[in-house]
Amino acid sequence: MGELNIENHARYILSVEKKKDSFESVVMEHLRLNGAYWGLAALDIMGKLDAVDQDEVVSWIRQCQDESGGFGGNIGHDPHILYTLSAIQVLALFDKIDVLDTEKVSKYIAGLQNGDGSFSGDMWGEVDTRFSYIALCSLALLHRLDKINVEAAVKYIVSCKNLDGGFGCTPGAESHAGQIFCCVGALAITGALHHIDKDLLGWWLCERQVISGGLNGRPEKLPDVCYSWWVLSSLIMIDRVHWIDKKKLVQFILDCQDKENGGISDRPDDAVDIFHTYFGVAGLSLLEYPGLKPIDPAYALPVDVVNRIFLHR
Ligand code: GRG
Repeated sequence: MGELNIENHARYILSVEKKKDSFESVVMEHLRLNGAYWGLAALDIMGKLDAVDQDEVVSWIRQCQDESGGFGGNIGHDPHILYTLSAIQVLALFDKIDVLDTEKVSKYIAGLQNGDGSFSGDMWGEVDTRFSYIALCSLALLHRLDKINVEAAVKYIVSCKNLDGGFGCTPGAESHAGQIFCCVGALAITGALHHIDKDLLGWWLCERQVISGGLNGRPEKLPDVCYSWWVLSSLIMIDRVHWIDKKKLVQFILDCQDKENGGISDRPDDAVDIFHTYFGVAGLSLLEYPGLKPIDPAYALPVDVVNRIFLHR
């Protein structure tokens, strides 16, 4: 079995940031804060966060904040709940959440809750269980869950549960592993996992493993490294991770590495990118791959960071 090439992956992540004119940097311009979370969280899990200029990142993040309290994907961009979570997560990695005006940020997030308990992503109103997870995760990290109606938020998520045990983006929408992570994560954060039929959902999730060892996001689809996060974290939260072949999944992720130049791709021999590099490394961390920091399956942050926020207040 090949090994995880930590040195090359760290070099690749740092290089994406430096090559501002590269294809990857240009297409990520509008979601740079999200990309910062993927890259920096991957570096932290690999024990390489020291290679980054913390002050420079924190100062840039502060400039991404809009008057409303929410954050945009880059300086001067419109705020969205997704980038607001990324900002909180990156600051958490650096132990810098205290630079935030917590009241203002939580007010922005709470303002996106709708009457039925769901959340919109921004002022334009799109509703999705991704935004429910993001709101609950963000407010929990800020110790401000009291700002919203948690009971209604949970009720809305439960209304998105399907007969196959999975969850979709809105009531009646098809089960998808990404949305399942969001709903299971949100229910874990709010202590409401009892709403899940763990055997039924566990069965659907473990069926996502295909012959190559990789996981797909729904039936009949191709495997993709990112589902090593969405599926695996969900299986761990419902105590059913032993239902998949972990060794084969480790091998699939390692096979997706660019061994020479660093980075991880969606499938073997495809082009690498920062998103799949993060979810590959995070998946290996969930699989207890040696040399990696453990990651929390609900908060998607290293366990030591989560403990710092909740245990050492
Ligand atoms: C903090 C980890 C973290 C997440 C924040 C944004 C978010 C919350 C969650 C996104 C969950 C999600 C919907 C993930 C799926 C992403 C993905 C690869 C979608 C591709 O969908 P299709 O239909 O692909 O193009 P398939 O694999 O079904 O063919």
